[in-house]
Amino acid sequence: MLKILGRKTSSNVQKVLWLCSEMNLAYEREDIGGPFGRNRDPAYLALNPNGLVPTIDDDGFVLWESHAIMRYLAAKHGAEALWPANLQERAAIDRWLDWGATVIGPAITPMFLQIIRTPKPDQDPKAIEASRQRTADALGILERQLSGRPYVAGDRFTLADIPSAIQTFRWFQFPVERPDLPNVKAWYERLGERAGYREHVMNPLV
Ligand SMILES: N[C@@H](CCC(=O)N[C@@H](CS)C(=O)NCC(=O)O)C(=O)O
Repeated sequence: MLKILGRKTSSNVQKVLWLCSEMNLAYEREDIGGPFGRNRDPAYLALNPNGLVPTIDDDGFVLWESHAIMRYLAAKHGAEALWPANLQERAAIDRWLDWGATVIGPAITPMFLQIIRTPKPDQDPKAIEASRQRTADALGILERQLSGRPYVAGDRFTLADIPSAIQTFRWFQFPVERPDLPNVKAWYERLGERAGYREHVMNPLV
């Protein structure tokens, strides 16, 4: 059976859990990382030399990097609607996975670490503001993409929605000023209809 190694509070683990829910895929999960530790143990480093979560073990096939895992699982289980075989449709989705890892993720992470992981007296307001601004700019790009489209890659929910949606959920939890982004807000509310999103993403940030 598919085994997912990683704590469920990690945004990168949540991507994989949400996808499994979309595909009705059975799995076992083991808490690794954060307060559970063990991610620097030699046994874990032998599976994932980065010492980060998630890692999967699919009947002996070990894989890390959340977006690679998502693509692997979607392809293995023929989830054509989520990650189509058509080269151009697929590339248009892959672009948003890369954007999640290189633009919105790095924009919002400093704010998350400051607001959620740093005791209030030690927080750096300048770092929070810089991250807030960078995230608002990134979400401005998403706002334009979602103009006239219900989902990031078009008419239906695909892998392209997952990374950005998880960061957008975080964005709406932070006590910061947010520009008015009606398309992002409508999309975010639309995603609330999805069981996997409700179960794995819509949880208190820790
Ligand atoms: N690019 C990697 C990033 C993985 C990553 O940064 N994971 C974080 C959690 S979101 C982690 O393992 N942090 C250490 C920990 O949880 O102890 C991926 O997408 O899988």
